[in-house]
Amino acid sequence: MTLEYTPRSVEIVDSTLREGQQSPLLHDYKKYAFSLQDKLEILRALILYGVKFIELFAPIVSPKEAEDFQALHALRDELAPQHGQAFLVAHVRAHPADVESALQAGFDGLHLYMGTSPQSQRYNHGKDLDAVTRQARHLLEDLRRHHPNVWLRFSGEDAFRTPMEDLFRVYDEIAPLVHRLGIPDTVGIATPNLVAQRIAAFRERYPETPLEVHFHDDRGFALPNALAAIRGGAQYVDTTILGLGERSGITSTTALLFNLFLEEAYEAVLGYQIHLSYPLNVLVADKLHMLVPFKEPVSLTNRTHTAGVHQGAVLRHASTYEATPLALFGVNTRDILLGPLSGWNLVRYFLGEIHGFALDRETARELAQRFKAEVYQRIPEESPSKVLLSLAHEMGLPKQPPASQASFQVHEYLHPQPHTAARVRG
Ligand code: HCA
Ligand code: CU
Repeated sequence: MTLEYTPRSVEIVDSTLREGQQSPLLHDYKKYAFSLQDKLEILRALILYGVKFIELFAPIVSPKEAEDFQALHALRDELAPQHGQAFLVAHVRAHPADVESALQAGFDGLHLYMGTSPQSQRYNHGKDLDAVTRQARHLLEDLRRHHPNVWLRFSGEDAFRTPMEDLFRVYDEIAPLVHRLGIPDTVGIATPNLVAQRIAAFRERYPETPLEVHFHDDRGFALPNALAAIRGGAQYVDTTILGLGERSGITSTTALLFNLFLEEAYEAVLGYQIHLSYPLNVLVADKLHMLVPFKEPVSLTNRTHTAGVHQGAVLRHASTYEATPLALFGVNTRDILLGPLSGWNLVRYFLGEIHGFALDRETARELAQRFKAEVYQRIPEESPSKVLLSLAHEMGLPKQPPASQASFQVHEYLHPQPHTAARVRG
């Protein structure tokens, strides 16, 4: 095939603008739908991040998607000279009308899909496996002949509930016609062990055809399954920012790259601007009027320490409760929550380092006791930091020049500010 691009060892296929838009969070249409402006910002961020394959809806899905595609396409072209080519691929049913709409619009690739599981055959399209194979083959042969410069991928939807012999029956006919074979876990039932077994079987049967995987998170395995698939030799992984997608979503883009890095698969993250991971999460969360979800690995939550014991230890040495190099992924602010759980270490740090008071350990201990005793009565009228500062003034603590530049942001417990785990809906 004539497409000029040498894929990297792991290619993220980001589907934030397709699968991501199927998230129940976007269901409340007027409130959460991505506007064209949102889509343009997300596309730009993905391209700067280093993503080369970006999946969008087929234009046939709605007039808005069709119209927005033209602007997205123009932006992609504008960014290409500086950031290299990124491919816009359409998610299409293996159906002539879908395919035609995507070709007309000018997509660089087609992600065809059609259900292969018994459930899909019976309740989705009502076709048996031979009919599925015939329909997909016919379309793909035609595409190969008339559009040799379009990326082609075929997925048997619900592949993990499709018996292997059924998948082979379909894929044996399809594999010679596509650039990669997709194996989606549409309903999120796969486990890392099953993934390892199946990827090994596919690698053996189709050694020449790269594999693309897609894991839903119904069991919480979207991330471990993606890692298992990559370990087994899958090269393309469908992901979305924040893991947005149908139901509980799919593998999170930044969480996947973060974990590949932690597994020392450095060649896999080469070519991605990993320091943009956290800003990318914030960007998309912001579009949904929420904060980066607290379960997202690349989040400020993972740099936020609340218990006094934790805070004390982190102030002495961050490694006590910070085991990963999140700063490389753009999380470079450490939050320490000042609140009723805070101990004397934080009190001393907050007053001494940040506010320039002179206080020794004994005074800090005494202040911490008074703070804990009073703070519950004085919030929410007064914030915890205000309570502590007024106690310091009451005790007549002298000021001193700050010993070091404060590098911590003190966020206030019970007074959530942007970036704490609370969710703010617009
Ligand atoms: C869908 C189904 C899909 C397709 C994945 C693929 C899935 O939402 O239409 O094309 O590989 O999970 O099976 O997202
Ligand atoms: Cu999906």
